[in-house]
Amino acid sequence: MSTTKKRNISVLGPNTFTGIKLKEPAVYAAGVPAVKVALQHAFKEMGVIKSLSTLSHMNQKDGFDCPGCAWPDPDKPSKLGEYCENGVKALAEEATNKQVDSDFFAKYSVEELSHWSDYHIGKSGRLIQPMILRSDSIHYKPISWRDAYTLIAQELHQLNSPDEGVFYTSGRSSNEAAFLYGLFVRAFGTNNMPDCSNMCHESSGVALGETLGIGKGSVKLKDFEKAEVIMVIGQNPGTNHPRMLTALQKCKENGGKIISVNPLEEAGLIRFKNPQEVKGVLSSGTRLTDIHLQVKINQDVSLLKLIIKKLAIADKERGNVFDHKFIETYTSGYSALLKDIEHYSEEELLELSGVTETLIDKAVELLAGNNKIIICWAMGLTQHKNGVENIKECVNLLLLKGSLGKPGAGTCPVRGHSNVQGDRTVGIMHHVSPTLNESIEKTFGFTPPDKEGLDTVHAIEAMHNGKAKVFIALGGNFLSAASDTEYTAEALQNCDLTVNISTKLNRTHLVTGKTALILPTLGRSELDEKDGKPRFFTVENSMGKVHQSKGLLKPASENLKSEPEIIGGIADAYFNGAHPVDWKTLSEDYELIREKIGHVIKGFDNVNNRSKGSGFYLPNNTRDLDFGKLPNQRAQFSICGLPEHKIKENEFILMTIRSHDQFNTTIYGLDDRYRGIYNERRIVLMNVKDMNTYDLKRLDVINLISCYDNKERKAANFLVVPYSIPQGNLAAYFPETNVLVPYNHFADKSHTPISKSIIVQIEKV
Ligand SMILES: Nc1nc2c(c(=O)[nH]1)N[C@H]1C(S)=C(S)[C@@H](COP(=O)(O)OP(=O)(O)OC[C@H]3O[C@@H](n4cnc5c(=O)[nH]c(N)nc54)[C@H](O)[C@@H]3O)O[C@H]1N2
Ligand SMILES: Nc1nc2c(c(=O)[nH]1)N[C@H]1C(S)=C(S)[C@@H](COP(=O)(O)OP(=O)(O)OC[C@H]3O[C@@H](n4cnc5c(=O)[nH]c(N)nc54)[C@H](O)[C@@H]3O)O[C@H]1N2
Ligand code: SF4
Ligand SMILES: [Mo]
Repeated sequence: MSTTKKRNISVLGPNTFTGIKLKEPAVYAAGVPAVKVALQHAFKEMGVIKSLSTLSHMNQKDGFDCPGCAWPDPDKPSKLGEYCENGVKALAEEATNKQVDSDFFAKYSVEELSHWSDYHIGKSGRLIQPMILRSDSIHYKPISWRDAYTLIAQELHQLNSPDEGVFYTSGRSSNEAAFLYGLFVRAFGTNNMPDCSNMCHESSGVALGETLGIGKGSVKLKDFEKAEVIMVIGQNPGTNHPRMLTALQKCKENGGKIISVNPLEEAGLIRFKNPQEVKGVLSSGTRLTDIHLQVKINQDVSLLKLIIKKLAIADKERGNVFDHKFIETYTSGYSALLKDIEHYSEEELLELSGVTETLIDKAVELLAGNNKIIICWAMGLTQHKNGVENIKECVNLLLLKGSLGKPGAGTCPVRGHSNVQGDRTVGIMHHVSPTLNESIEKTFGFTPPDKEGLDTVHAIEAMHNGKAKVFIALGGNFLSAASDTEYTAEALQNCDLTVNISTKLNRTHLVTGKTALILPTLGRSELDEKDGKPRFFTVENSMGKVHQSKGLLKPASENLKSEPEIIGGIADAYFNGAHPVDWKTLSEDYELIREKIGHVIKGFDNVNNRSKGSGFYLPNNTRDLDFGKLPNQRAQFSICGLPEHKIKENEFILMTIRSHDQFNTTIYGLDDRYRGIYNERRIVLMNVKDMNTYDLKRLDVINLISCYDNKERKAANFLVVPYSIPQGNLAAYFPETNVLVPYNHFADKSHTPISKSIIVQIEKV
């Protein structure tokens, strides 16, 4: 019998510096530098010929969906190319020619690899064969697919209850894979399906569900061309959704105005040079933001309340600032909202927001005079204790203006991973949906469990407490993405078995349960064939449109399997024929999976045909102004309180953000070009006045320390970079600073970790 060897793993990796160079922050996004950098990345990872031939298929109707973010493609993609710098980086990362084979794992132990940086680990290349880390070993060794499935099945059978299993999903999986995975997990008997969206847009889902009856946004891409005002709040599209800048550009060209609300003045929102246009290359580009409101971290509710208060005063004077007909017909709670707003003093809200009043007045004037308004947001709103209320306050504003259900207006939570929205739609969730369970029972002949499952933060806690023992991940990098890295590491290390279905090596493969498996899978861009016939799968973009995606590249190895096949393999080994679902047949036949999705999920009927071409929109009650599911059959105004931070004099609020050179925990490179930071990730952005108060000079080294519930957490070695950021606020990159986020502090209702408002102290080194 094998004994368990305690491995000497570095959970956080190195905290050494890489050689910072600072320049002035950029004043525009994209342009020639974006094209140059994109091609550099592509050529380096894929070579010239493969790069150019593959890129011409990305985001085209007969090609594959960009593996980057969830921003939608236009209905008629340009033949010149429908992608951005970061889309190219995402592709290059996946389609790299480098490989991690069994020799690699024979050479490097997990102990040694854990001392590499995330950047170094990720650049090792594609995973190409199933590997096992046995409990008595520090080296991954090859294992056959069959033996891997058998081992997983045995471990799952050994659990005392299905609720001791945790089944994570990251948002890059197809609808087909996610549906099958959700089906298997329910057949296995648990709803423990934490998902990356628990750490992401869960607050949006909760807020929109409660106020408008659907947890998704309402706008379509075309609405950007018709909008009079677009508010971009808590989002950095230049880096994280670069082609959104094209949509903002169209709004500007049609006379629309843009208000940005952000503690940082992000380059992508200042000016855009569209690389697809001659003028974007030769001229100074398009000015995007008209009014930048440099709000303090997590004071968006204060700012929005002040705006609403000022609009209410203007409405009293002019009578037509709010859309009274809309309010009367479609909403509930208007007078309570107006009454509540009276309790707040303008001076207090102004002071809290940190924004100058003249700028707020300009924004109020714009909002007062227009009603085709779109509000776009992302993690700057969702990842706070009051994440749900942040979004409800945005909904309040849109409802007051009647800015829903008409062209050029609506809600736009801009999603992260390319299919995170689709994964949720087809059943990845820890909540119980009686309707979904009924349709599954009717279609497949088994009864899904009706006990609420664990979300991400509670799954970590359960693994930590020994209440969950097997962790399986369909994609993602759970260790580095989750909060409280050291606590999460202990949780994973407590498990008997951790399994990762992945394309690339990451830190979660190194910080493992007693036994660990890596199951390598096909990437989006790769040809997925069955009996010589190419298969396609489907995805849903950020605006609720479902369409097909078909890879074309020769797979990194013949030994790779598709995600549905791997799930089918696990399910088949687990049930061994004793289940009404024929898992093997279903997992290999995507058309059949889609047919079943059509039976189970509303709006997916005939998806096999309708997903071809430019695809189809799923039903959306907000677009149709149908609030039948809500109390009084009306959209709901919400009374939101102000966020409460008891900040001591020597404390700061830290937001953990993305650099321009990463996709979540995948580090593409070490440059944050738009912010002028090169070749370094261990930085902290700080206001010069704060630097003076603490007697800090540019590039001094500090440690960041958070203290919640008397527990100190430290992130060591960060270089101070003077930056235009409100006083008392700091910014640093995720995942290096996740160690500071307490696992048990998260948004009310949505349980999204407070990654954008961590109270910290600083310590000079
Ligand atoms: N290239 C690239 N693309 C990506 C990703 C990536 O890592 N790289 N990640 C994908 C994923 S999963 C997601 S969820 C999205 C994330 O997309 P974003 O949400 O844009 O990503 P963050 O870097 O977290 O940036 C949040 C922005 O909010 C601002 N902010 C922080 N706190 C506050 C606040 O309290 N109030 C306001 N008003 N603003 C605030 C920050 O200054 C920053 O500009 O991007 C997706 N696309
Ligand atoms: N402090 C802090 N923490 C955060 C955030 C923050 O802003 N601040 N943001 C949060 C957000 S918004 C999110 S969405 C999460 C992200 O959490 P995750 O989704 O867990 O993390 P990623 O870094 O996107 O996962 C990258 C890994 O996914 C695997 N992968 C890539 N493509 C595929 C594929 O096609 N199939 C499979 N099976 N695997 C694939 C690769 O192995 C890669 O290493 O992090 C969250 N964590
Ligand atoms: S905007 Fe997002 S989906 Fe579009 S090409 Fe860029 S990374 Fe890919
Ligand atoms: Mo995300």
